[in-house]
Amino acid sequence: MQTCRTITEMRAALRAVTGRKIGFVPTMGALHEGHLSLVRAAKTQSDFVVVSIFVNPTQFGPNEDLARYPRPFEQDCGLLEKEGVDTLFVPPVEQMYPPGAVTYVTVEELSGKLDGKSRPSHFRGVATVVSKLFHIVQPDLAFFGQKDAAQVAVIRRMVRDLDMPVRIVVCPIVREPDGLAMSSRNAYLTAQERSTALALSRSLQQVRSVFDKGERRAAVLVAAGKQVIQAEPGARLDYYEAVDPDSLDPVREIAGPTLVAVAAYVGATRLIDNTTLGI
Ligand code: PAJ
Repeated sequence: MQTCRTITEMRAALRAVTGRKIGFVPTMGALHEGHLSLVRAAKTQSDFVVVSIFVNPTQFGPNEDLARYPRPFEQDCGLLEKEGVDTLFVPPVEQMYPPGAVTYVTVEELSGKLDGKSRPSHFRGVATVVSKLFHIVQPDLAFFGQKDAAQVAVIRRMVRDLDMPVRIVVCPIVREPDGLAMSSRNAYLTAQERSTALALSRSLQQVRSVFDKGERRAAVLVAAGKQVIQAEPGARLDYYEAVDPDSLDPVREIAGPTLVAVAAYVGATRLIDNTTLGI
């Protein structure tokens, strides 16, 4: 596996790759099975796999966890090497944001929904860095996890609106055996919080079971999910919504594919999870 630390190096490495389908997996590192599932999908669907590890400062709010975000770089390299990744791109911050960088990509409207409500500049940071990474790597396919469903909607819209020549492939949520969605942020949880965190996936199972009994009113389904979170003393609800997966607008009735998404704080850690109904 070749490791590139500058944009120039990355571009030079890709010049040698002609006529092959490039698959790209952008990450912030602290890799787990969720990330690796994207890498495996990229391996299967493309001929040359590029992974990036970049803890992107512009997608963190001022009081968020940028400074303490886990960075187990050696361990990440070992995992990617084992998966047969061709090139790892690990730019330092100054490469991605040279002094005086003031240009951003904003996916209007979508960026203020779901996570964007409580993290106002988050999706602007995500869209900006993903668009920069796409320009550098120029992938044919790029792989994202359904775990971050709002991020998927933002990226898809950006790619469509700006005519970026890349196909977005979305992979299913990878969970721990007890249902907790894998996340780099799970590392922050104490043993007690780890068990409280199960309320998120449990609440979604509750929503699904009410849906399976025939309920189609979004308000009733969301209330059933909220109740599970609110019954958990260590959890604080951020949002619980049933929305259209593309527009992220709330729906009243489940008539087609509907994203049911939850975000909650467990201690100081903000966790998200979701499920799709009606498919
Ligand atoms: P990060 O949180 O590192 O996630 C990288 C990719 O892994 C994302 O597409 C995310 O949805 C996916 N992923 C994370 N946990 C997953 C799980 N349990 N199952 C399946 N996929 C999972 O998302 C980001 O980084 C950043 O916002 C990024 C896109 C890299 C831009 O900075």
